[in-house]
Amino acid sequence: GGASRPHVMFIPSAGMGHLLPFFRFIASLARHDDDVDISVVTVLPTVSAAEADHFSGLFAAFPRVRRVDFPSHDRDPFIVRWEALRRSAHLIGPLIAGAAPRVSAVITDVTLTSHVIPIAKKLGVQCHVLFISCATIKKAEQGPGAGVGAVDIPGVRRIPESCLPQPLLDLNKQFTKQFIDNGRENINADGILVNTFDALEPAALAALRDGKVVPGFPFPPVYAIGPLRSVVDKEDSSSSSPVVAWLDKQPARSVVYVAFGNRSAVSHAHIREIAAGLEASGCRFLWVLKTTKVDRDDTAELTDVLGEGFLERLHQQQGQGQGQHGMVTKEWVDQEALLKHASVGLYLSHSGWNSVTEAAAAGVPLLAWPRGGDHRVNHWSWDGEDWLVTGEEIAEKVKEVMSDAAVRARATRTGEEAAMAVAEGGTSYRSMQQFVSSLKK
Ligand code: BUP
Repeated sequence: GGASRPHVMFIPSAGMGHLLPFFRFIASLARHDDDVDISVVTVLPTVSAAEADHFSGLFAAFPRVRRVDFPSHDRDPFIVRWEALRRSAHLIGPLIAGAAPRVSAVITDVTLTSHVIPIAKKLGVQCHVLFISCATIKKAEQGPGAGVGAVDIPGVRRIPESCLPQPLLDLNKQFTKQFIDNGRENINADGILVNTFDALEPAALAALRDGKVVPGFPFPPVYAIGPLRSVVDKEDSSSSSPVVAWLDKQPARSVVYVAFGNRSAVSHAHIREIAAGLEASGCRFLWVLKTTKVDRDDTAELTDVLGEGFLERLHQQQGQGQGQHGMVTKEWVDQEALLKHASVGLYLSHSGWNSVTEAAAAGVPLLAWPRGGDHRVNHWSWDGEDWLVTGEEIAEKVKEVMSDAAVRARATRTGEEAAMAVAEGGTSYRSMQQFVSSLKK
């Protein structure tokens, strides 16, 4: 009878070795007796694609087994990974000490400095920080007020609270505490390497270098060594992709490249607005679409996300060889190479710093739609407009920037400055030389 019907809740852990026996037992229980309710606690995010697949397989095979989602403390898989690293930080010392040949310098990510720098100091090893965002936010991080209210950056500008990375506004969060600790610890680094170049962020770099940022403290040497370039020179490697084949057929500077980075999930509502905006702009476009934070979770069909009409219109028009030309892809693209393609005339971007530097290097104007994190600070360093909301606004801005000769000229100039910076004798080239000689001291 109903009242006595048992309800069993399973709480499996992570790892296929733990999950498989759970799934098998759940299946066997479900087959054995219809008169037992079964729930399975599903910790999100799952660790691997295999785990996600097997969870789905179980729930598909046994629809009556309830799925109880249990978002782990932080839903963001990147933060989960960062936490795990942080908790294992004590193992880094032995790792450095045991390496052969002897380690003379370590270069750490900025999110780990408060752990790694003291360890390196203790071992008598130089410690540098490779800072992956812009120099401007590097300064914000050093400011006394990081995490509360607006941040005044002596010599650069005041950054309103609304533009600071959102997680940093909550001082109770481990991430925020850690961020502040990291910021303080940076002073003890032997050098700060920043993926930027002097012509792109002159004010921020000057202020970082002349010790204005943390009054009374000598700030470590700042090496602006960007824009960093791809690991392999890919003269012809990417020419085989369908995306490049499509770009090859478009007129010079006619395509709006649209992408919001690899870790921003764009909501369906926003996707509809972007689609409407691109269509209304009348411009050709190449849209790299991500609907989830982690690519392997992205199982959504383009038609479901975009609505059938949108893709149909796109295909019809192209079939007839007229009207608007556009391409939407969910594949990982070689963005750095695509931005250099002659057909690309504008980048509608989330303004993640890597993307900003790639656009700068390619001399492509960037229309910024900052989504979170450091984005709202990043776009100040660049031509970006303010963030946009509706399809109408997107269409308007896209048309405006695509037809703005001054913007294009400025972007071209930035591209030239970027090339000069990394060429022999350029500012970034010389910074790299100085950095290397500091290693040999
Ligand atoms: Br998506 C995608 N191909 O398909 P950002 C991204 N990238 O090469 P982040 C590809 O990933 P947040 C793709 O060129 C850039 O180098 C892209 O870094 C490359 O933003 C990188 O732009 C993305 O700094 O988001 O890290 O995705 O800024 O929010 O951390």
